[in-house]
Amino acid sequence: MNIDQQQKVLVADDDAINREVLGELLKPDYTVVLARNGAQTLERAGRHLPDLILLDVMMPDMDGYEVLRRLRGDPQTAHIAIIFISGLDRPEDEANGLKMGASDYIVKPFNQTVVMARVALHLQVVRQRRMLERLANIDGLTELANRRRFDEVYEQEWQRACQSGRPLSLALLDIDAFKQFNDRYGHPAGDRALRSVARTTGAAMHRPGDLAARYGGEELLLLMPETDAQSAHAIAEALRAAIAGLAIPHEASSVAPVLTVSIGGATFDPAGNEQPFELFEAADAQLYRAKQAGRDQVWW
Ligand code: GH3
Ligand code: MG
Ligand code: MG
Ligand code: MG
Repeated sequence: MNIDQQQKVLVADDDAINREVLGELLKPDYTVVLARNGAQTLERAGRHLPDLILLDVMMPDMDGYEVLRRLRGDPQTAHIAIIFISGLDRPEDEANGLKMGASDYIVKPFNQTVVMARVALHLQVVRQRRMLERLANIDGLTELANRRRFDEVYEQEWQRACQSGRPLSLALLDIDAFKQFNDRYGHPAGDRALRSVARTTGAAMHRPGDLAARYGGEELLLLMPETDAQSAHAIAEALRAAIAGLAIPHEASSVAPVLTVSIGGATFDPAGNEQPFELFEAADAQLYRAKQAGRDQVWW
C-alpha cells in the first residue's frame, strides 16, 4: 500500500519490549509511531494525529485512562480510536476501559494474531466513519462543502462574530448563462466546468476559517470570517477574474466568449442586530444586481 494511504498507529507502552514487539508486528501494514509514557503519547498524538492508539493502561507518569481523558478533551485528538492494552485483567478493568470510550480492551500477555485482527477491525471502523462524515458533509460533484456543512459552519461563525465583534463576510456566486453552456456543450461538459469553477473557488478560500460550499445547482457560497467588506470584495473580485482567466470557452454566452460568474456579497456588522438570514438576503440581492448590471461582475 502507498505510504500516504497507510493508516497510522501509535503504540504507547512504558515497557520497551512491548513497544518493540507491537511496533514490529504492525510495521508491515501501518505507519507506526512509538511513545514511552503518557506525556509522550499526548505529544505524539497531537503531532502525528494517528488513526488509532494502542494504549497501555499502567504507565509511571500518567495512566492510560488519564491519557484517554485528555485526548478526548482536545478537539484535534478527540476522535482517535483507542485500544487499551493492559495487564489489568479483571472484568471490571475491561468494562471500565470500554465505558471510558475505548474501542476495545486487550489483556496482556497478548496474542499477536488477535492484536493484529483487532487493530485491523477498528481501523476499518475508522475508515467507514470518515467515509460517512465525508458523504454527510461534502458535495459529490464539486467536492466542496455541501449545504448541510455550510449551514453548520455559518451558524458557528455567526456566533463567533457576535462574540468577537469582528465582521463576517458572505458571498453568493452564480455561473453566468450556464443553461446555454449546457445546451451548447452538453451536461457532462457543464459538470466539468462547474468542477473547475469550484476548484478555483476552493483555492481562493484558503485562509483558516474560510469556507467554500455548493449552495445548489451552479451556485456557490463563500464564507469569510473576520473579513471586512473591502477585503472580502477584493477577494471576490480576484476570484471572478481568476474564473474568467480559466478561459473555458462559452460561445453561446452573450457576456463573453468564456465562462464567467457573477458574485454578490455582504458583510455582517456585529454592532447592528441583524439575523443570519438577513446577511444571506443581502448577498442574494447584490447577486441579483450583478446579474442585472450585465454579469461577470462583483457587487458588494
Ligand atoms: P444566469 O446568468 O442568469 O445565471 O443564467 P443561467 O442560465 O446560469 O441561470 P439559471 O439559474 O436559469 O440556470 C442555471 C442552470 O444551471 C440550469 C441547470 O441546467 C444548470 N445546472 C445546475 N446545476 C448543474 C449541474 O450540477 N451540472 C450541470 N451541468 N448543470 C447544472
Ligand atoms: Mg505499562
Ligand atoms: Mg443559478
Ligand atoms: Mg446562473
